[in-house]
Amino acid sequence: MQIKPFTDTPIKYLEYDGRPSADVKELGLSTDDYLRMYRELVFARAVDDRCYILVRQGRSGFFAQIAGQEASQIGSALPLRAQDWMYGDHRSQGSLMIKGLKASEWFAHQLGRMLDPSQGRLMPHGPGRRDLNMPPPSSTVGNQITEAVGTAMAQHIKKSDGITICYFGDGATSEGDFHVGMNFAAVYNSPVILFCQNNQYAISVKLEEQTHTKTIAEKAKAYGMEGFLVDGNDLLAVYAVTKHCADKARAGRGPSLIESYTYRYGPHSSADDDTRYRPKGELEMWRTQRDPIMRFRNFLASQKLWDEKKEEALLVDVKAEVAKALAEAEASPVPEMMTVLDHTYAAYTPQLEWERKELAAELGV
Ligand SMILES: Cc1ncc(C[n+]2csc(CCOP(=O)(O)OP(=O)(O)O)c2C)c(N)n1
Repeated sequence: MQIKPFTDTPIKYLEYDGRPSADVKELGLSTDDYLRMYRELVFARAVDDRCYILVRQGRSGFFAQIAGQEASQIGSALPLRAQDWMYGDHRSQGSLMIKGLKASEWFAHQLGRMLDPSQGRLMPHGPGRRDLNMPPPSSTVGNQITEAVGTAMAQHIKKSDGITICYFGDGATSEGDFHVGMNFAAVYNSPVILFCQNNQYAISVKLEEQTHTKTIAEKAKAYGMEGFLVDGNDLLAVYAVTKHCADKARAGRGPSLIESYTYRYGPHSSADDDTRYRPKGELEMWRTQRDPIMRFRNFLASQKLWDEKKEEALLVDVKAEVAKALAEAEASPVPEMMTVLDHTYAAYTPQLEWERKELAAELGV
């Protein structure tokens, strides 16, 4: 299929029931690739479910679920390479784990342990890993967009073969940073993929209250950039469109905006009550008729690559891996209280020294 920008309907490779609606062979994915992709979807949801339980048990303070958006996150991260940069937002842990963040590190981040690459110092939206070219996701909505575009501008100037992907939600498109980032990305022909996970809500604000354009993808036109609308619950479509944009950026043909049309199952975060703003039946419809994991599983079954026995074995395997990762995180110590100000800057400033003394006096150490 020729991947085209500015389509009226989302690009898809699979029907909702998993039957191929386009030639999937052209993606060049092997059986092993398909099986790995499916495992990643199932694993991401298992980690998500476990984190939600940790919050309910009072062991973790805050969590933003990715359930429902796994295909968007896994499909968009798989075409990237080690030298590429990834800027996540507060809901992109599925992509961070594909880039190389370990599940044990993610759990440690949720629990504020030393195994967390940010050592318990950030709101649990995600840690960074310098060695993976992955800055810590920002809590400030849209903030990462200008940073990501700046990184891609540097990649262009330095003639690096790396590209940058930046994740954000539909709500972030109302921030000034989005518009500044889009403009600079296009003007400087930056190798960046601006990946909008349109899950149709920014907390309680519905998409139609957020923007009056029919799609988010079409906003790219105003900046002289291509915008792609993709079915974000179709793993193969998200993979194909992101790969297309990654290849384009690597070939020096500039940035792209991708709108991945999806739906979040959980509340905005563990501090939200989504029953107050979702219409009755909407969530159930997405869960039962458009689930990205079920869709890909049905695709595998249609290709005679999956059955009940394989599913059972996979679930046992994933459960064990999640339990092991969580156990590793829990075995890691909590950070020493007196280190709380470390790493605010490369070195202690006079102000930080003063705060440190105050803290020591407070703690009596
Ligand atoms: C600048 C700024 N404004 C408001 C907030 C509070 N806030 C956190 S997430 C969020 C909604 C973001 O919605 P969206 O961008 O669609 O992403 P989603 O949460 O749906 O993944 C808001 C308003 C914030 N963190 N930063």
